[in-house]
Amino acid sequence: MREPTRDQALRIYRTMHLIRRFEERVAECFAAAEIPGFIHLAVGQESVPATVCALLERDDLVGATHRGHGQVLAKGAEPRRVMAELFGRATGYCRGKGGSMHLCAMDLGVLGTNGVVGANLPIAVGTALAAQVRATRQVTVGFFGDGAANTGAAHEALNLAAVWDLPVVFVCENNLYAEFTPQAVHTKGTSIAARAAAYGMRGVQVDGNDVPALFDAAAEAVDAARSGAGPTLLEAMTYRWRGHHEGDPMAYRAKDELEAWRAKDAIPRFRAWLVERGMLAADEDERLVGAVAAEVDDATEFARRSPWPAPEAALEDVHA
Ligand SMILES: Cc1ncc(C[n+]2csc(CCOP(=O)(O)OP(=O)(O)O)c2C)c(N)n1
Ligand SMILES: [Mg+2]
Repeated sequence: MREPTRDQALRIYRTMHLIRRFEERVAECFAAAEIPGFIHLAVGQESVPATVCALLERDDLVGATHRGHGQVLAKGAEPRRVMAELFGRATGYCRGKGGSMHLCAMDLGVLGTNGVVGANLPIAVGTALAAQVRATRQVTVGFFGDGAANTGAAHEALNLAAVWDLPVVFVCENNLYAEFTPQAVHTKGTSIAARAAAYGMRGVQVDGNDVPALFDAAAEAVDAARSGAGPTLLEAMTYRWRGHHEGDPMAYRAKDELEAWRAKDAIPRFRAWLVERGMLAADEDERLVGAVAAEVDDATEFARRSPWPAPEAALEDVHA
């Protein structure tokens, strides 16, 4: 079993806190009508992108989803510029024109969040093919959901990646719902990872809220991709605490189900692991949580005081 080093472990733990705090703040700002459009939050699922992206290099690539703020932050995006993008401000990663679901940061290898479910996976296969052809040793991670697993685009992407042994890791954040439909209603089997056998690639299902277990599985998948051994389908079981989108009354799920998953929260679980190994003292924990809170406050204030894009800018960055 491969364990994270102290540096990696603390980075994962900090990123989990950052995503949680960031997403909770986005919920507040959305409710206050400071953020326009549709917002899908990943509170409860932080461990997955935090752990997987801790294994990536800066020039590796990530194809994110509609629930992708955490995936983008985990790849190293600045909270200020992510928040400003959500606010639609000129200082955002896409100068305020992308918003929550078209958020890319090409200098960090963030290929974009994507409002079209499953559509980021063929894009991830494309960058993986480019890396293979250019022999750059870059790895691409394509995040997707249990619902996206049933799209044609996902099937095409997984099949082609396997056939060509592409350096890609498909990470399914299985939160047990696609919009308002539980997995048991939209999928007959209980394992998406099991489909890997049919594609001829490695498949692993893991408790996504168990950071060390996920780290071990993801490390093997990233190493395999980087060394030319082809793709892996990694299914991380997790749960979203908030609605499908902000404003969703969540009438379709039982309250005790949510409570059961809150009890499996990855953050205190991983904190206990860190403390047990002497990697995190109580005062360090307090400092880290405080620094993350200050960073999110700063990002919010930055977004609020940033200018709107100029009307003329609508015609910039447009490809003809
Ligand atoms: C191609 C396509 N079909 C349908 C939708 C509407 N839609 C948005 S999110 C979603 C559910 C996606 O579920 P999942 O992949 O499990 O991701 P999660 O929302 O759980 O993170 C659907 C059906 C869409 N955006 N794109
Ligand atoms: Mg889902």
